[in-house]
Amino acid sequence: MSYSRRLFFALSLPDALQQQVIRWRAVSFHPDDGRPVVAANLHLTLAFLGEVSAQKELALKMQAGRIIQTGFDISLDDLGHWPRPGVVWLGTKRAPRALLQLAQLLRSQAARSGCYQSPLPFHPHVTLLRAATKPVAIPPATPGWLFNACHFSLYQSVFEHGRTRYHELEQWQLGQQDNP
Ligand code: 2AM
Repeated sequence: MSYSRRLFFALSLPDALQQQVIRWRAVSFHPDDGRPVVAANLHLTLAFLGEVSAQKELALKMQAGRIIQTGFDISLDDLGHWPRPGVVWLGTKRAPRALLQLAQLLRSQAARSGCYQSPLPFHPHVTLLRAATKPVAIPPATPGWLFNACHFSLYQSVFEHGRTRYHELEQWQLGQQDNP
């Protein structure tokens, strides 16, 4: 086992929500605003790991499997534009504590395994458009989608035939939410 792969932990968006988001995006942005992320690639990154050796990948999977964390609901009610990385994103105005805890845990496990972690604060988001370096008219509101995170996954990012694809390598269930 001597290969290395480009990996990240993320929450996937349910298929139905992916379709709702791309339909809304098509009518909410101008084609020149940026390059739309394909529906299947819409996700919320929890921890980016970079190029990871097979040995390190195994250790990270074992650590991820030991995480005990309940599931949570995320309201996708925020939108923004970061001109420097050229990203238009969908986010949340109130990140649930469980989401922040999960990301924090995965990031500290990654850092302890030697994966560089950005010092920038975690800002949970789903990238909608890339290469969005010019000013973008951001719609005043989103439809306010709510999605339930009941698992998180390890993904491999593969660049082939001129496009990036994300392959889910493993998935871990989050615990049942308490009834409100
Ligand atoms: P982004 O969507 O905001 O660009 C896979 O590349 C995922 O990991 C992307 O969603 C990307 O976030 C995130 N990511 C975080 N840091 C990254 C980095 N240094 N290089 C590439 N992707 C990174």
